[in-house]
Amino acid sequence: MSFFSVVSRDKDSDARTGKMILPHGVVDTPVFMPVGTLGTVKAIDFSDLTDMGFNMILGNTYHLYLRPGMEVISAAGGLHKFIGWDKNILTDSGGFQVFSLSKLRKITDDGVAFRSHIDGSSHFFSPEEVVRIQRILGSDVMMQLDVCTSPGISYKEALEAVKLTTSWAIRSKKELANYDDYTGVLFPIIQGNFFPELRKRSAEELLQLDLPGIAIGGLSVGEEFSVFEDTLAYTVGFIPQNKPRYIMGIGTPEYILTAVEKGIDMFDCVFPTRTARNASVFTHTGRISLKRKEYQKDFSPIDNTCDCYTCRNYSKAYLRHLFKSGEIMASVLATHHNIYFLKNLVDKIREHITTGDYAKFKADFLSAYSGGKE
Ligand code: PRF
Ligand code: ZN
Repeated sequence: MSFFSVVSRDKDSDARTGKMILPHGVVDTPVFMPVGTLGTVKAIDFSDLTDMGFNMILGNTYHLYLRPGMEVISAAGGLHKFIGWDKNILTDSGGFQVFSLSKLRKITDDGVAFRSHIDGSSHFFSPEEVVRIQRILGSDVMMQLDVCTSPGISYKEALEAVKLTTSWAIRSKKELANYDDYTGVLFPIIQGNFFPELRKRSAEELLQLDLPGIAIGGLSVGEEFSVFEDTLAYTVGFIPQNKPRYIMGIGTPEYILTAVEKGIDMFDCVFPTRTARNASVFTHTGRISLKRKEYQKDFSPIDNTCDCYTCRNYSKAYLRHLFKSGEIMASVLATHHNIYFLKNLVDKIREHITTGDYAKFKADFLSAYSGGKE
């Protein structure tokens, strides 16, 4: 059996369903991976994720390396054992987190020096070191150290980031070849900012390495939706059908539905969990804020078409009261709903690709969804 196989293809778009065979179980794609930065998906228990049917989450090398540190995780026997999750884990490399969180970072050809956002201590990530860390974590999918750039930078800066990312991917692959006990896979990350020829160059150089899958980075970083959509479609065009394509850091229904249409198989985002803790929840008619006054005596569920635990048992009025009172259960119940909502959406996406009416499903979903208010 090959690592990844396409199971069905949509006739009207590039959407497809597939199966990915990983050390901790087979993953049906398209797949949404909840984000468990520090080894916990915030405000939801692993047993709930399992009951909902998730078998893959994301963890962050940058955070776990800084706290609790590799000595603790290594002594625990790896990340799966340490956190009590026996299904798949993809770990991000720290490339993006070093850029967004740490202070005083300095990039050289060799890697990136940075200061911890926790205590200001100095650290250095080379592509080799990041592979070694993720091997100790025991990641089912490890990501290369990359250089992610913001919209609006010069061509010259974007070119430098692409060159470094390619050279770091080559070095990561070489480092990984030293460990024949490792059963997971390494994905490189396409960069290139919003310059088509750099996206092409990055994709072609990384595909030469013939790694089992490939990620698209540097998107959904503040650009307009149409720019996201065009850059994504253009970039995916270089990737052969037999590799899973992972777009890093997207997680709203609009972005997911569009990414899948362009042929994306995997995605992750803190959005559903982070916004839930801030009282913002998905409904089939759009997102709503549970803090609104109009819900004070609204004894109906968040979404009357949702059959999650929260919607089966609690009203918007009660959830509003919990949020207003700063109760921990507010976050727990809202997170449960948002994660369930996305799981259900992605399950339906797979179903409709299989039955051949994905375009209609997407159009119908979005026409109801954009009628919502926040
Ligand atoms: N690189 C890495 N992680 C990421 C990104 C990236 O470009 C993004 C961009 N959306 C999110 N997470 N390594
Ligand atoms: Zn619900």
